Amino acid sequence: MTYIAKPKLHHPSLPKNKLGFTRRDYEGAVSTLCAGCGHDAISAAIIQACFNANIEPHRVAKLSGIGCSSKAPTYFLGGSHGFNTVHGRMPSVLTGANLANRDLIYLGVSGDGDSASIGIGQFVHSIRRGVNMTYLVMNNGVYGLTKGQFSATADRGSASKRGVVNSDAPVDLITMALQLGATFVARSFSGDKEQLVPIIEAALQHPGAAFIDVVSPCVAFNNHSGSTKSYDYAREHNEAVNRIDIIPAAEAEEVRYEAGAVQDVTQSDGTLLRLRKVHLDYDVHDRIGAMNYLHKHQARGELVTGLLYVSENPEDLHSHIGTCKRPLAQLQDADLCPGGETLAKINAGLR
Ligand SMILES: Cc1ncc(C[n+]2csc(CCOP(=O)(O)OP(=O)(O)O)c2C)c(N)n1
Ligand code: SF4
Ligand SMILES: [Mg+2]
Repeated sequence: MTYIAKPKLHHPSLPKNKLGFTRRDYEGAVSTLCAGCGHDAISAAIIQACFNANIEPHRVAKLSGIGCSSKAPTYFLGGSHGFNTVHGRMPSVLTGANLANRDLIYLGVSGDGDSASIGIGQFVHSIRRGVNMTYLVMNNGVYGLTKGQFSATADRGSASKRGVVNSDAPVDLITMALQLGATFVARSFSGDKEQLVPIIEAALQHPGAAFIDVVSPCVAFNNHSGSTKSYDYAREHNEAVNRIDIIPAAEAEEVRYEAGAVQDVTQSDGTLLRLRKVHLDYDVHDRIGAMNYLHKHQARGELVTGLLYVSENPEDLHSHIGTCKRPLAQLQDADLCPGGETLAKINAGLR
């Protein structure tokens, strides 16, 4: 229960990261989600990724909308900044916060209902603007919080718990993110921590719009046969294009190159993404190729997972509009006022 605080005492033998934090320092309140909900496994992956990446919790701003998925940030990073917005409005609030303070690490958490229905316009514009963030959708194909109605990501032909078949075409957020210019695009499955943790770690360090779609079964309303977002379906149809390891900049020189199915991708902050390729023909820098690959495998009923696209030269909204390096929120009157004389000239030029 959220009102039951977790004990603050840590066992002295718990492993610590480079900052001296234990995994417990990245946890939040006790989850109130259903036992077995995929969203809890994703929260655990976020905790592990932040621990591994040596992120200071107070440097993270976690924002969400409304839904079981959007409640999840309460259950991780208790020491971070948090904002639970109105349904579907996470992206615009995150964009504003990011513009005001570019020094924080932005993590937007949303659901398929939150992002693919009421918030679809918000999703679209935050991605096309290239906001520096990790935008993670916990995708279960239903509105879990309001008792299991089909969401816009439910596949045509998939069945609800009550046996109703969905006749609408699905919204594919991954294809949209690719088309809209996201510079890091990945898909994973809540039940595949080995794949998901490094993807989140890499996305948090990516200097641009990073989008992650995570299939996250709703055990209460979408985990039956006939559903294409159930644990069994995701396991049976998972087609992983690659596995990634992430190597911090400081350790990059120790990297040993393995022959064959390995590709290294250096991010602009110096961190190295090491792709252990399952499919040798898959190129993570080919945006159009990724779309074609996804469509081809989707037609075969396969769910492609892994790092699907990463730009070699990512840019973000701040670089597009030329803001100063210092966060706008820290600027004082004196920094903003050009001086009386210059101001008089500007005013005269506008008369
Ligand atoms: C403006 C508004 N409209 C509708 C709702 C009702 N509502 C709450 S959560 C939700 C859908 C949540 O679905 P999703 O984002 O997929 O999250 P999940 O619970 O499946 O994780 C809806 C329609 C609301 N809270 N606010
Ligand atoms: S209703 Fe579904 S999405 Fe919500 S907590 Fe339960 S299992 Fe998770
Ligand atoms: Mg949902």
